Amino acid sequence: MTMTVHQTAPFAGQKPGTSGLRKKTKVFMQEHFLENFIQATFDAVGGVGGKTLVLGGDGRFFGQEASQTILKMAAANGAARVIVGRNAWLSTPAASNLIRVRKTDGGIILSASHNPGGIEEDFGVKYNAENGGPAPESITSKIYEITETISEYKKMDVDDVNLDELGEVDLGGMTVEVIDPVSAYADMMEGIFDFDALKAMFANGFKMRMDSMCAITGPYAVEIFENRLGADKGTVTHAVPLPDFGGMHPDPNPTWAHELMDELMGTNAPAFGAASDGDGDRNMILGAGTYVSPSDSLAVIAANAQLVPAYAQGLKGVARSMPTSAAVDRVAEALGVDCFETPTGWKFFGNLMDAGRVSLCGEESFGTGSDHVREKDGLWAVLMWLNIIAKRGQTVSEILADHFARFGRNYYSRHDYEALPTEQAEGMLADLRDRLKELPGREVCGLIVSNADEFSYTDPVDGSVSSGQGFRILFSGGSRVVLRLSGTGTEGATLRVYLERYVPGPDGLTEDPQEALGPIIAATEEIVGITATTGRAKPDVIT
Ligand code: VG1
Ligand code: CO
Repeated sequence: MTMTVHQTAPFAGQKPGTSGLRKKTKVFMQEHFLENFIQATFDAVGGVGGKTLVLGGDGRFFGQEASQTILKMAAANGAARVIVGRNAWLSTPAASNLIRVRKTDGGIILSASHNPGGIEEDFGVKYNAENGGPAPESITSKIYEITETISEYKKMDVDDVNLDELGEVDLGGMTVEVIDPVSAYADMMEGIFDFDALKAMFANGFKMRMDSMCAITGPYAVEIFENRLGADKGTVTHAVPLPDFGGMHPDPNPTWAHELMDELMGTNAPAFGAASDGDGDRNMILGAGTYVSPSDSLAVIAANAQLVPAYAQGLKGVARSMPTSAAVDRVAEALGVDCFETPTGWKFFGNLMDAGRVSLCGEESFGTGSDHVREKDGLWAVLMWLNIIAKRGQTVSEILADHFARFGRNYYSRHDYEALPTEQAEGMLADLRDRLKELPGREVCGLIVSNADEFSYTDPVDGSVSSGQGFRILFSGGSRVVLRLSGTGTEGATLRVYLERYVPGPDGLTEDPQEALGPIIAATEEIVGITATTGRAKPDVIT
């Protein structure tokens, strides 16, 4: 068995974005591309000699091949052991859990999350640190620097490992341990939730639909809901992970999870519906005839967490990303716990959880999670809702109505303009930056601008500063719009526009957030000129 040092030119400037490195699959498939990035990652963490890593992904196209490459590179770089899910499968939260319970030095997750998969679609690589969470900016910047100059990488010249069979094999002195991707995760869920109450609820005829969108949560959801909790067989649909997600766009929102939406909004809808994304860290929650916006979901979970065994002692604190609505802030205030506002992306929650300052975190982008792992966790969020429903004995729409009556309602929507010419999108925001100072005090479409700034975050635990994290325009009365460019796209620039309006108490207002947000949408066009600049009459995706 020999190890080769491959001479290579750098694919310079590979900078992990909001959640790892994402590119078109064909970019990753170029000779030496994946290898350069993996070697840069190994070097950025001080080498992997003697270390143990976790490896797995969401089952998308190129995941198996990439896993074989990474195993051979880990062996050549002197790693002691790699724990890999069968078929190279691991959901993102399951990988985070394994890194923690097996006390490994870190892990590599192969996924482009909610982006479509296939040879013409997207692939991604994410490095997680020993706390189980996404690598912090200090590591991702180092990876980036190394990709600028890398000139060689190490790889074993050996046959592929059989990843279909559980057990341990030797690969050039390194142990490859192939494990069942589901069991440790399902066991963890049993330790968090009241499985007896949930079993009783299903035994009493409770019906739900889980749409795994041909992505990674299928096997996990079948094991947890159907096998362990006794939900009807067939409760989980699109339950087999496929390399191209069966042509689906595995993004759990009303646009892409339209089959689930149709079922839950139709006649004979089950009481509860949920979907998750490619790598299993996102979730969408529905009740019969009811859509729960992710920001409201976070607030409801915070307000009811004590009904769930693992959180019976109360929450240490909560955190949300800046563009997420302030609905959870009101709950935190009522509970008397801290509420932190972080930049977009789960990596910013890790320090707060490690320091014991928060138990619960969430993002408007269908991400919710807690300190049980260091990633957002789609099935965990589904189980939180189920546990809350079981304990309260109410429907999703009753729980929401009670919540709004008690805390008021933050109408919320995100408008995405995808694949804009990068220069145009960046130019539009640069122009906004130049005009920010002039905005306060101006009246626009009947709204008064009370403040406008660009969000910069100082980590309360380690003092690190992340600037340029999105533009905020606040209007008097508690409405606001936030604008930022996506850090996960693979084509041009995606502009995200986050709209929010607070209404205290039951309001008699429309149920339609787009209508409630109408004045803010109009004011945003007046101030930023999105349609005027891009020529796009409307957003590509509204959530
Ligand atoms: C998006 C979301 C962000 C999320 C990130 C990763 O990032 O807005 O909230 O953390 O995706 O989620 P961006 O930069 O495109 O807005 V996942 O499920 O793709 O790991
Ligand atoms: Co994801």
